[in-house]
Amino acid sequence: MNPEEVVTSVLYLLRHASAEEKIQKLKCSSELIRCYQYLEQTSRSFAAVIQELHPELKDVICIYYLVLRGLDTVEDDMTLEIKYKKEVLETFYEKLYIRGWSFADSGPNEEDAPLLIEFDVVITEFLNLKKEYQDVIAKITREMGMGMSKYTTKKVNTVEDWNEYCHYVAGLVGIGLSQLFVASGLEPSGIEKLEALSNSMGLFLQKTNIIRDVFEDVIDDRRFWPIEVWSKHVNLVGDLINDKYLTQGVNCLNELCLNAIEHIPDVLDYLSQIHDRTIFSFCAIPQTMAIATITLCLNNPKVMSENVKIRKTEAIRVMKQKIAPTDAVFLKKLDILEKNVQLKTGPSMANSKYEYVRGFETFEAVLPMTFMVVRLDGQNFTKFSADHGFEKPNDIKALELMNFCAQRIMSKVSDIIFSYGQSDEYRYKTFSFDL
Ligand code: D61
Ligand code: MG
Repeated sequence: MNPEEVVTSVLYLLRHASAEEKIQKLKCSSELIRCYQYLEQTSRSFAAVIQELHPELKDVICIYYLVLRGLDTVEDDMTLEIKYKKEVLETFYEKLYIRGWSFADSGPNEEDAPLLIEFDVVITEFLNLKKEYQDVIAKITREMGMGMSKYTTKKVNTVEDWNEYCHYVAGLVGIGLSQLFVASGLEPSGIEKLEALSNSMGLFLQKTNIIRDVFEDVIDDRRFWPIEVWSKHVNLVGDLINDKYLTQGVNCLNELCLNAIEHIPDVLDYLSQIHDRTIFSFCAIPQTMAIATITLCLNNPKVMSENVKIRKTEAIRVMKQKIAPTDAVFLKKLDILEKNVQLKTGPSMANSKYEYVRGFETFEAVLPMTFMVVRLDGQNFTKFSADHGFEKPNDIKALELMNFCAQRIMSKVSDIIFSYGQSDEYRYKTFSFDL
């Protein structure tokens, strides 16, 4: 871990009371405290961002998460008899209105089985929510249950199937969230109608997970990579994690990464429409993690032989983003401490002819979540095209050359997280991780 990451982790831990401390401080029913304990237990990535949400939405989203996590625990359970599983998935939304209902038939390896065994506490808190929130959660649960039931017997063959499966298990989550944001009054009406953008928010997260988890999933006989894609590269799905077919596996990996990356423009579009700061962080942080994860997976042979994950410190750095700009004092302290660490680690240049370079060390702060776009425009492209006999309007040689140049630039400038070409120019997006 480099010094900056040490600082980041320590300050993050200082700033963030342990989950248990936070939960105990909650002045609310024992059932709701139980729900927040289950949120911490069942979600590595969403628990922290949900608890930073505006008070009007925090409990609603916590219950929304637990209801769908309960449903997913039935879906992921490979020990349940198919007919029974389909029935439980398709009628799960009805159980939300049956006080005291719980589910004790989970298989022995289901990590989240305790949530279903004590699901009655989730139902109690669900029924405490305003009706408009209940209606959204119940409708999404019904549609997701139907979709999950369909894919218990249907394979993910085509890329369309992949999009449809990810819609059922993640796109619907985004569509429901947009409706809850508007129902809370924290977001103006409009975002709930942009279902395609909300859907892309879910698809990018789910596809990134499915791509990252291929090694574990193939080992556990779970099949989420579309057959239509991997069968172009290898004959058997097991070959994907077989060293002998590593090149083919990585080519398939890259094809799916590029497919997932196509959702990012929608994600940016969606984020640019969010007004409430807590909702913005809640939406943007998981997406930022996913961008960091897909960047890590792209062209990375390790994905085919182990479960790659972005470093915890990287994750904390992203989380740090949510420090409100008003916390300038805190930021100032953070800044100074960071500079001190740099100074301690870098040779001191004070009172030397290099004193002036310190001017370049000053930390240029940009607003959190700022995307910088660098546009590289082709110069004398017409002459260049003529010299190389490029066909108009698109010549594959020219496009491949531009892609090749872009890959070289991205391999050199690691701050660039995303780039795309259009006509004779390329745009490179960098992202302000640090303030
Ligand atoms: C803005 C902010 C958060 C968003 C969003 C927009 C749009 C979609 C999502 C979150 C959902 C992203 C899902 C990605 C992680 N994949 C899973 O959890 C898979 O299960 C999917 C079915 C259950 C969904 C539960 C869920 C997840 C996140 C939420 C939420 C509900 C409600 C509110 C906020 C976030 C995966 O499960 C892995 C596991 O079992 O641990 C699977 O089984 O494929
Ligand atoms: Mg699942």
